[in-house]
Amino acid sequence: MPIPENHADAPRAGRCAIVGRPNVGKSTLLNALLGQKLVIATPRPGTTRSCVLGVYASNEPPTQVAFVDTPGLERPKGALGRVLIDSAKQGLVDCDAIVFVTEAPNAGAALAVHEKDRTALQALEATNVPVILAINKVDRLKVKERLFAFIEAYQKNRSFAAVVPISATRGTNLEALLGEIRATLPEGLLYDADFLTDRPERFFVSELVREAAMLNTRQEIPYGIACDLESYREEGSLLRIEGTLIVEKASHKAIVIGSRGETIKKISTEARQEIEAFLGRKVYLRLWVKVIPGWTRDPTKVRQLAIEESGA
Ligand SMILES: Nc1nc2c(ncn2[C@@H]2O[C@H](COP(=O)(O)OP(=O)(O)OP(=O)(O)O)[C@@H](O)[C@H]2O)c(=O)[nH]1
Ligand SMILES: [Mg+2]
Repeated sequence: MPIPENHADAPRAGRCAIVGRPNVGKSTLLNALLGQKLVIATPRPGTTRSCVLGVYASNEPPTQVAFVDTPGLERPKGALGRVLIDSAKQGLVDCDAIVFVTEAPNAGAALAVHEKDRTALQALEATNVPVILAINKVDRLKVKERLFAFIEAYQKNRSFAAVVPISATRGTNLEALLGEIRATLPEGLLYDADFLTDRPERFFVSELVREAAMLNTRQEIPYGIACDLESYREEGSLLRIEGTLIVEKASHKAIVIGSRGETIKKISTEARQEIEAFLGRKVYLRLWVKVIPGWTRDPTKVRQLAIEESGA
């Protein structure tokens, strides 16, 4: 009689979407789980614009999780908002598990389901895959007991396969979260050992430029920025990149450029350093700024600039 396999240690693999309202730390969580910066994350809501795959792999026990980072789920505003929601919902297709990310309540905030989470959770009603609730940013929580009432409020709203308080920035409880995700996945392995992502290098380079631009501008400007890479050439050991930052209004262009070009210079330097760290090679980066009036309200332009950005 064959010795039964130890199922606790059996290889498991599958696809797991990371969803939630904007700015709760979904992209930061993906990077923390992968142990490397793959996707961009900023303090501005609406940072992620399209789904990005990042494959986590471990040998102890053998596990492969193809995580899908998604744009924040929010009631759509304008053409860009609608595209973000459609794109986030695409990320849910064919997944074996969903990690629904929310953030721990700030001091003084109600210990109830956040209004935007209510809307975001509704988007999951049609799926029948296990949903794990990850309560992020617990490092900000001064009184840990507040978490119990908060969790209870969420559990009254719907049932979760597990609830895990985490801190993506500090790496708190990520092993526990991975354990809960693993438990929901089918047995077997699916991916080549070195498979990390479904996106070409150029996509990530374009995203790093957009991240630097978002981090160096304020108010409504970051939401209306897109990046288009026009040239991407090897020159010996150097990679020469030329691209355009696209904004919605002439006044935004002036802000992105800054007085005597200081802001665009800072954006270029920061983006170049990030790209060099990502690619592990020397980069020359030249950026221009262009106005396409009201592009976030034009569905065709939104498709071109927010979804197919980087022209990969
Ligand atoms: N204190 C604290 N901040 C965090 C944590 N995780 C993420 N953040 C911050 O939260 C902000 C938003 O992070 P993102 O990862 O861009 O959030 P997101 O959910 O991907 O946002 P969208 O792409 O806009 O939907 C950033 O400023 C992060 O540094 C955490 O565990 N603790
Ligand atoms: Mg994100």
